[in-house]
Amino acid sequence: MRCRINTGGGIDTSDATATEKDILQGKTAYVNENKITGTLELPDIDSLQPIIDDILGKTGQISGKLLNSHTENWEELNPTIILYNSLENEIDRINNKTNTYQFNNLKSGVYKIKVEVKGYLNSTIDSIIVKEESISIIQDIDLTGKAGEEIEDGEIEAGDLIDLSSKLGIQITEENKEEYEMYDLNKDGIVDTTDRQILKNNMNHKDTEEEWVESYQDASN
Ligand SMILES: [Ca+2]
Ligand SMILES: [Ca+2]
Repeated sequence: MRCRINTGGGIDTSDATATEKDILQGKTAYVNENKITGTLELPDIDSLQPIIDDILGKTGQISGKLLNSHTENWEELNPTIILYNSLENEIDRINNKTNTYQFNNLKSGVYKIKVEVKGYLNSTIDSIIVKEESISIIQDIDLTGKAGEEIEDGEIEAGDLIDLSSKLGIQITEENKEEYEMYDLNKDGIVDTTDRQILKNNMNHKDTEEEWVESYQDASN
């Protein structure tokens, strides 16, 4: 509808439809010859960001690397990296026979990862913050001091040493691998005194849980 010009020079505002609720809080307008002050509040943009990211399909990533001075045979070490959300629910796992790992298409939020290798203590990194279009880089996880966890109780101790010592001389084959690969800590195909010495050096070491050391990379690089 068009506005009519009044003879007084003003504009007839009687057909305006805006009310206080339609106008931003603190802003004013003239409606039906009355000045009104808006009451409409917009939500804080930060609180909307996760919803916007979700709609746009924006996600982040987690990436990291494992180290082990006893062996570079990652095919045989066969690490499993488990990803948990902030509710401690497992949401993904990687088992890719290399010393690098990457989780993709993650919604913004807080995550935790756990690294598991047979015959090794577990390593957990928590409080990992994932942001959209960023890669959250995990500090390197060194498995060197974690070799020798034969009986899984979170600590390398006498029981592990006795267990490994009773397996000395066993050659790892495709047939017996499932049963004995955990004792061949350096993955050279035989359980021998070298593996025993590695375990001894790690005596009294325990499963570790560390905070993430914040580090991001741009996902487009
Ligand atoms: Ca143990
Ligand atoms: Ca060995």
